[in-house]
Amino acid sequence: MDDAALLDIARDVVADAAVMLRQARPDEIRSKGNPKDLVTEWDTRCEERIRGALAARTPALPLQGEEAGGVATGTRWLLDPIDGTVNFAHGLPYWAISLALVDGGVPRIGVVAAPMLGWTFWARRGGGARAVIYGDAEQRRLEVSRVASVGNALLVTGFPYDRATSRTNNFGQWEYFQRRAGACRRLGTASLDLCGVARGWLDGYWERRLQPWDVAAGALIVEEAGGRVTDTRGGPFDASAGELVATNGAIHEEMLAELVRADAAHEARP
Ligand code: LIP
Repeated sequence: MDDAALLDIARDVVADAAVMLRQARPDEIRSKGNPKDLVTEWDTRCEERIRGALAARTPALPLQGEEAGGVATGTRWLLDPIDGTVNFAHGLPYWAISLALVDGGVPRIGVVAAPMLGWTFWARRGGGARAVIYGDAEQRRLEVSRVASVGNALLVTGFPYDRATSRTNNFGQWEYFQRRAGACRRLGTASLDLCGVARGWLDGYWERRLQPWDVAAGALIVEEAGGRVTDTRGGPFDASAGELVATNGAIHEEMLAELVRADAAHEARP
């Protein structure tokens, strides 16, 4: 089966799960150990539904999911059934289903859907990125923004669940970019933040200490929309590495240099 056919399957199974989640109201909200890291019964139900559908339609491809785990290397589907569970649990509609097909840490296909917002983004390596945004008459090809400096950029980032106790909590970079960038946001869903860069709503995104299922699909969508995605030192993006910088390309080198300055400023503190 070629990647165009696999993308169609990925879009189908995500659309089906989105219909289910649009009706969902979280009743059982539990923490996964860290009280800030939440899970609901719908995370599990959504993963089971997509896992079942993909097992039937692409039996040769294993799946690694946030909730039930699975094969963690090689070519596989990578699923976050609800990215942005904290938003979901509070009824804030900025959350998404994120599904990628990856070879190791390199994404080949990505689909991100925000059921309550009516947004779906998708890409196939070499095939461009597209989206249906609620209110649009038809699907559109995605293109990143043309903002050319960090000083004029709208940036977005996120923080790890152990931010209260960890030194690598992103607070230093956050404070630095709040001063340096045009504006800086924390929206709570990595996959949608990446799609915002691909759509040109946001100009750059960085985050550390993520999971591969948070970022694989969105990173490909940014690249296929003409943006650039690397690790925080400018090396190749690897979904398994848990850190990334994704921009419109025009501000990428400046973002990397600013991250070094932000870290130096943070380290210099007592
Ligand atoms: C979340 C991300 C968010 C990040 C959190 C977490 P989850 O995913 O999308 O942007 O800052 O640390 O990883 O856990 O809600 O699926």
